[in-house]
Amino acid sequence: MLLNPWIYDFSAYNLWIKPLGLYYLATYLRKNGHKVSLIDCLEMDSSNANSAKAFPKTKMFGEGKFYAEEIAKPKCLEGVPKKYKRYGLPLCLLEKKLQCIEEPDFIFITSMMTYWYPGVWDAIKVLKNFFPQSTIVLGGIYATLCYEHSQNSGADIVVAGAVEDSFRYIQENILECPVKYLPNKEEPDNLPYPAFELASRTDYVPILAGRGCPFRCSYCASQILNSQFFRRTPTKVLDEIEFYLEKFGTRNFVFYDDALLYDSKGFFLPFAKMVLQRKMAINFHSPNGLHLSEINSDVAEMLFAAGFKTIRFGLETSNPQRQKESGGKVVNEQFVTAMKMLHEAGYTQEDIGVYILCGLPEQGVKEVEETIAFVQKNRAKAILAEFSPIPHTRLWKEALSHSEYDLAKEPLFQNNTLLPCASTEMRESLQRLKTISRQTPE
Ligand code: B12
Repeated sequence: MLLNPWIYDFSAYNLWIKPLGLYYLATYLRKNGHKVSLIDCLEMDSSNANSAKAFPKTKMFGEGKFYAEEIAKPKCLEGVPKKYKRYGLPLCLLEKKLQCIEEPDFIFITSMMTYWYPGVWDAIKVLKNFFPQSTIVLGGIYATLCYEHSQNSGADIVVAGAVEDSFRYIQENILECPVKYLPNKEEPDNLPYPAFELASRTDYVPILAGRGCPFRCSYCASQILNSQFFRRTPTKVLDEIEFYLEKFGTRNFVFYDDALLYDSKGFFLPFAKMVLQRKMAINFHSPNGLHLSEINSDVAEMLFAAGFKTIRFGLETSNPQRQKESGGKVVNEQFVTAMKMLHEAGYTQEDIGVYILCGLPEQGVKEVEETIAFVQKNRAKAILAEFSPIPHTRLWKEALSHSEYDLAKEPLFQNNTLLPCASTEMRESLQRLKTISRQTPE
């Protein structure tokens, strides 16, 4: 059995969340002859909706609010004046689902944000209670970035890193079976499709056109999670999309890539051209941010024409020195040109979301204010992203020395809601900055 646990946090929004890594793992296990079932605690399907609980409705493209219940705050977060919640299936519904399953030999559980670990730990407790004989294997982003911490999760085995890299070990040493099929990340075109037939809802489906990122930004964990950058060929990605369109009628596709537009001649432009040639009436979303430096008039036009409805970009700051020091992925001139081209292509101010990092070590309130003004002046929507310090990144050491919290010992303090590395002035200004960022000055 495979399980995507709950999110425990002060806030969470379903911006097309799906446990893509778990669906890949499901396919690899099946290709090796194992019988697999999957429970996604963040999936609100119609069978759940029939229960007494009223689930929030999803929005036009499948995104929306999670069902949530207030829960007790972990001790170290007691001072935070916000409600702490469990997002996803109510406990009773998870238990109902577990009752329908025969005790599995193995349970594989995934994890995402480092500071969401209490949801992982609690899910493991529930599973241990239900299926005391099953061996529980934990993997995913939290398990990779906080490997030592995750040893205390209650799982029997923790496996860090991409499952493609550990699959031989899993198959031979954990499942104790000979390998019939071995996934290879370095040949991404040969990877099988994730097993979305196990999902109850396929109104949106996440897509990975590549793994990793060629940039090395100081605040980002991409290079730790995927040390090399691999890209699939455009036809193969489109074939996958067409497969879901035909099989499930899926119309919303969400790119989880860290560098979708990188080398646009090599991937994005031929991909978008084929979308148009195949006359596919589908929507694309890129909530994870695109590279501004890759926007030229061709890319802007093709984004619009191919149906990219939700486009988000990572500017992070308009401060030239910080842009350079953090990795040099964009300069202000590129931003100005990119916005002009996106508008010419047909996008409106409301369509173009630009992420701004806030609460970086030693970042002043003025820098954030100036960045918001710069974004709005260029007719885009400013979206504040509170900085979450991530272990093993280039910025980590600086984050540790600029935080009053013991970030290394307790991943809960890495929560972006705490603004753990920000000055008091920044914390006090956050609400005002958020208000300014939502205004659309003419
Ligand atoms: C796509 C994405 C999102 C999406 C949703 C993702 C989802 N899964 O639903 C969106 C856009 C919503 C999002 C939002 C945010 N994100 Co985000 N996101 C990502 C991203 C780019 C990819 C994650 C992904 O799905 N990858 C694809 C799948 C295939 O990979 P995977 O799940 O890791 O699985 C692989 C391995 O982990 C492993 N594996 C997985 N499960 C298991 C299980 C077992 C048993 C085993 C053995 C192995 C294994 O094998 C898999 C295949 O190789 C990562 C960065 C990255 N490159 O990973 C950041 C990342 C996870 N996000 C991050 C952050 C900070 C955020 C935000 C807080 C940003 C902000 N400040 O607003 C928000 C908050 C989210 C919320 N809703 O509240 C950080 C994490 C920080 C942390 N402390 O943990 C990351 C690492 C990016 C970064 N900055 O470096 N995100």
